[in-house]
Amino acid sequence: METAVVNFSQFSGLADGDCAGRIAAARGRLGERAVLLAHHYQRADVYRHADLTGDSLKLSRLAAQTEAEVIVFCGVHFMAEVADILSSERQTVVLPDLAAGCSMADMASLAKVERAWRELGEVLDADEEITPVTYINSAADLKAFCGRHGGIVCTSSNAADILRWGFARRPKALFFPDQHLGRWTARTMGIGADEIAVWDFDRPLGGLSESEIRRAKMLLWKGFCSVHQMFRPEHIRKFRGEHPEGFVISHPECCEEVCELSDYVGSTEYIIKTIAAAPANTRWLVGTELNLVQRISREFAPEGKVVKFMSPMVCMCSTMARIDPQHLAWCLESLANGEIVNRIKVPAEDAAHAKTALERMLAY
Ligand code: CIZ
Ligand code: SF4
Repeated sequence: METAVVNFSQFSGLADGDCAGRIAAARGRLGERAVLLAHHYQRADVYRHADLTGDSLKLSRLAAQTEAEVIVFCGVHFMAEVADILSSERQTVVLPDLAAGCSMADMASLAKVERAWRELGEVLDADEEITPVTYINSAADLKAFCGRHGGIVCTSSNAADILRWGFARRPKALFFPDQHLGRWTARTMGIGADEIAVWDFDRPLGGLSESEIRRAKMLLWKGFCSVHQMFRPEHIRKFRGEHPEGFVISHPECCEEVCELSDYVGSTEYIIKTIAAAPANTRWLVGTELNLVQRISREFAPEGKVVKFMSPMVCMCSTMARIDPQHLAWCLESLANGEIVNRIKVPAEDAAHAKTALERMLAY
């Protein structure tokens, strides 16, 4: 392959429509050497180019199975890391824009989790009594932390099963970074409010007393997704007033009150499957990212299903949206020219331990 450096600045001014042709042409040149994965939250003009789509669990499984030399991941940083960890040595993972992160994942860092573990270790025997459980929305070094400390990874599709795995081994769980997914899952498992404590990572001992720590079965990291906090109980009440026959479905990253008021709560895959399986002519209010809601709204309109976004505000995941047609066109043309740009490579030691925690999840 000839090598020619293509600078992104040559792409930044391209119109979205012009990118589509260049993306298709570069994909044609790459053929089966590249596979394009897109998360449900990706914008329509990126999503339409994907070979494989799904939530992060499904995409991580697919990444492990694909044979392609290059995995182009249209999603956010932690997802590309998972693809790198689960794919083979000869495969390369690229993220079209390295600034595509996850603000929730950034709320937990290895330094803060290690400090929490140390502080918990002053009150109890952390490695005997606590299973660290990280939501897949977290950096690879936190997954590696879980791998090293008998812990595991979960997604919004399997959080309850994974917590059951943890509680079968140790009496407590430290769940990071999303307090809302952790709290909702604990509640559905019958864990009482008095057994749930929030670990405020900016305060000594998480802002808890020793007796609160001893009593807690679930210790919830004080992180959240700002996109899903835009959905409020009043949006559901208004919808119920106007459409008493309608259904409400929310993502477990929403606050507890929103989940409580919803008819159904689950991951993006669950949301899509539930609405797909519903009778024709039903009406839905959906509390998750806008691109996904707009896509299913279009997809299910021919069946007479009315699918509406829960918030009156336009709230997209701005970091997901960094993967735009310009970056995708640049990345694919560079690859077609033999130049790998924006490679995501997790350092070997972290990758090995993170893989342990991911494989515990995938095996369960
Ligand atoms: O796990 C994922 O892909 C995320 C971030 C959301 C969901 O529920 O699918
Ligand atoms: Fe992260 Fe929230 Fe965006 Fe999901 S929607 S990637 S949790 S910031």
